[in-house]
Amino acid sequence: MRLSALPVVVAALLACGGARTAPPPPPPATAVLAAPWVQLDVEAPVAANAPIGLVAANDGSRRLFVVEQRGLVRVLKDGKLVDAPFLDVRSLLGGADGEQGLLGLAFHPKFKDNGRLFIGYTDKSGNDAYAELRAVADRSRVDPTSLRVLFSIPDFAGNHNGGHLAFGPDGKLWLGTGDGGGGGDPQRTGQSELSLLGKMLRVDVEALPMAPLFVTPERWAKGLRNPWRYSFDRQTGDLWIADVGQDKWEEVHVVERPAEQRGLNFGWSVAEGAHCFRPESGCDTTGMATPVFEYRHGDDGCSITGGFVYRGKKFPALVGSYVVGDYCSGRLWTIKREGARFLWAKAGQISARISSFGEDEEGELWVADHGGAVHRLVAFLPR
Ligand SMILES: [Ca+2]
Repeated sequence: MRLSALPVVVAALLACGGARTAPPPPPPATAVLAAPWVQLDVEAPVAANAPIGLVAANDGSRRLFVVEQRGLVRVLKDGKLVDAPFLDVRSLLGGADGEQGLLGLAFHPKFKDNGRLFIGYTDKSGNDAYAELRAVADRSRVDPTSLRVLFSIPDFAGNHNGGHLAFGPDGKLWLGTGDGGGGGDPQRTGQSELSLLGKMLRVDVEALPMAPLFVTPERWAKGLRNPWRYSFDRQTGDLWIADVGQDKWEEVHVVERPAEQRGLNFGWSVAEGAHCFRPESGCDTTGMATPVFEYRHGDDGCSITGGFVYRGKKFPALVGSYVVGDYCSGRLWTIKREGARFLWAKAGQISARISSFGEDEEGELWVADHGGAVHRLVAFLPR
């Protein structure tokens, strides 16, 4: 999600050494352009205050939880928002605009039994904090006294704060962090082995140290700029990461059997998408993952928002397709696996600042419009 103008990167990069010794450029993104197999649109808008997330608890209640950047989580049930908030963490936040505020929510896979949930947010110091909370016995709201901060990452700029969380097929909590912000990875956190910024982190929430000790997360992968939204395919367990780009390229990575793939490198800030960033040409991307899909800034947009692989029932033509969109343009794409390759196609454009997608208990998809609404996603065959 790109909410404010970012500093222009000063291209004060020196040309690298002789062409004969320069490493080859990164391989291109791998998905193949195809004729659209489905078109997407939205319907049934419900007003919400700067929504940035839509999350199901999968507790059988059929509730969809609307995460509002300014610090409330509200319940959408039967097409209507419940008045009383489910969660109110406004008092924890410093800034709650731009790219700061309440940024992510994940329910424990056994939330119905244990009431545990997890949030990502920027705290009063502007640091990137992750915390656990518990719902009251009937699961109708969160007990505010249950808050426990798991860890917070010192951050040096207002943008690129990650904040998303999701439980993986391994039962662990996966947390995506931004590179800290500014522009162009000024502190080189993306490739740093030490920093927790620019990473995909993992935490075993069944083995947390006793409070009040901070948790030390596992660095699962590096080389991310701002993995604002990512998701696990609920059928295959594949991890789909949409990493927001700098000034030119937005990218999607797919990781099969993610729990077994520890140590991946997604390239930033050596590469932006499948293109050299530092240095501008001849960068060495040896051992780095190649994005499956990318698009260039311009008419297609300027800030990618990752979605989900559709596993619902209402739209058979969409089953197995990953849906992804752009915050700036409202454009939507679909990507699907066909044999050994991936296909991609444009799948429509909506009047929304797409800040997030959501997957409800039935596997149907939703769209959050940061401008102030949440919508159902609908699909139909191309005319
Ligand atoms: Ca930041």
